[in-house]
Amino acid sequence: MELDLDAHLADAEKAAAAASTEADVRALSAEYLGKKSQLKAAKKQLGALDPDERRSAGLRLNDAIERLETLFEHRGSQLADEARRSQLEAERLDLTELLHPIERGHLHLVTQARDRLEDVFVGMGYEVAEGPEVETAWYNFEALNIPEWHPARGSFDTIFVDLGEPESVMLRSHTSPVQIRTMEVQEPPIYIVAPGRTFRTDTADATHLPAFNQIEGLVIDRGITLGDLAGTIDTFVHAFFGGEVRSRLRPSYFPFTEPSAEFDISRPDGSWLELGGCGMVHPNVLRNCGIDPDRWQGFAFGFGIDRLAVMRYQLDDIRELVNNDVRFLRQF
Ligand code: FA5
Repeated sequence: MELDLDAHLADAEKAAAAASTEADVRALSAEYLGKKSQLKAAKKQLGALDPDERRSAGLRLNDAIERLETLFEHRGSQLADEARRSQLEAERLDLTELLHPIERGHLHLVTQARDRLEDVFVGMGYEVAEGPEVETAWYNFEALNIPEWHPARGSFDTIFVDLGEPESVMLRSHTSPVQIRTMEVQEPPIYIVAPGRTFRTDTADATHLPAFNQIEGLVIDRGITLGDLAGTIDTFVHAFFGGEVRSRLRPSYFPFTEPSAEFDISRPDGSWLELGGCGMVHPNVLRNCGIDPDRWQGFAFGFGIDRLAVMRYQLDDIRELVNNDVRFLRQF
C-alpha cells in the first residue's frame, strides 16, 4: 500500500485539533473519509493485492477509518459544546449585578406624623373616617352652619372648581365636611378622626402651604362637656409629644362649634404655637344631620398635621416638607 497510514492519521489529528468550528470538522471528515479521500482510493487498490496481503491491509485500512470517524465525532461534539457555552455566556443576564446598591426609602415625615396620630386616637377608642377632596358647598360650608352670606366663608380662602353653579364645588378647605358625612350615615355614639389633604388659596411661606393636611376629630355621645374636649386634647398632646409639652385652649370663633376655642401647644422656649381649632358641636350642625341636640352632645377639633410635624421636628420652614430634597427627607 502506497499510503502511509500512520502519517495520514497524524495529519488528520493535527487538522482536527486546528479546526475551530463544527463546519471545519465536517469538511475534514469529507476530505479524509469521503468518496474522493485517499483512504477510499486505497481501499479500491486492495483488489490488486494478493489475498494475504489484502486481508491485513484491509484490516489496517478499516482500523484507520474507524479511528478517523471517532476522531471527527469527538472533535465535532467538543466544538459544539464550546459554541453553546460561549453563546450562553454572551446572552447571560446577571440580574444580581448592581452598579449602585439599592437604598431602602421610608415614609414621608407627614405620613409618619399622620400614622402616629391615627395610632394615638385608635388607642383612645376612635375610628378612622375619610371623605372626598372635592366637596360641594353643602358639606364644606352650609351643613357646617356657614350659609352663603356668612363672612366666615371668606376666612377659608377657598379654591373653587369650575363645575355646576359658580362656587358650588370646591377643593375642601378643611376636613370638617367629614364630620357631616359621618353623622349622615352613622348613629351616635360617634368617635372618629379623619386625616386628609386640604386646600386653600394661601401663598406658601414659612408657616403656610396651599395644599396641606388636617386631622379632624368628632365625638358625639351623651353628656359630653367642654371638660371632655380639654382632657382629650391634653391626653393626645402627651401621647404624641411626651410629658414636656403642655396645651391650652383660647376662646375663639367657628360657626360650627359653640363655644369655640383655638388650642395651642407649648414650645421648648416657653412660647405657644397655634395648632388648630375646636369646640362643642353647634346644635344647628347636629340638626342638619338629623341628630337631636337635646339628646346628644359632642365636640370637634381640627388641626394641621404639617404644622405638627414642623413643631415635632423643630423645622424652620414648613416648605421643607414639600421641596422633595432627599438630603432633608433622609434625616427623619
Ligand atoms: C379650621 O380649618 C377648622 N375646620 C378647625 C375646626 C375643626 C374648628 C373642628 C372647630 C371644630 P383653621 O382655618 O384655623 O380651622 O385651620 C386649622 C389648622 O389648620 C390651623 O391651626 C393650622 O394648623 C392648619 N392650617 C390652616 N391653614 C394652613 C396652611 N395654609 N398651611 C398649613 N397649615 C394650615
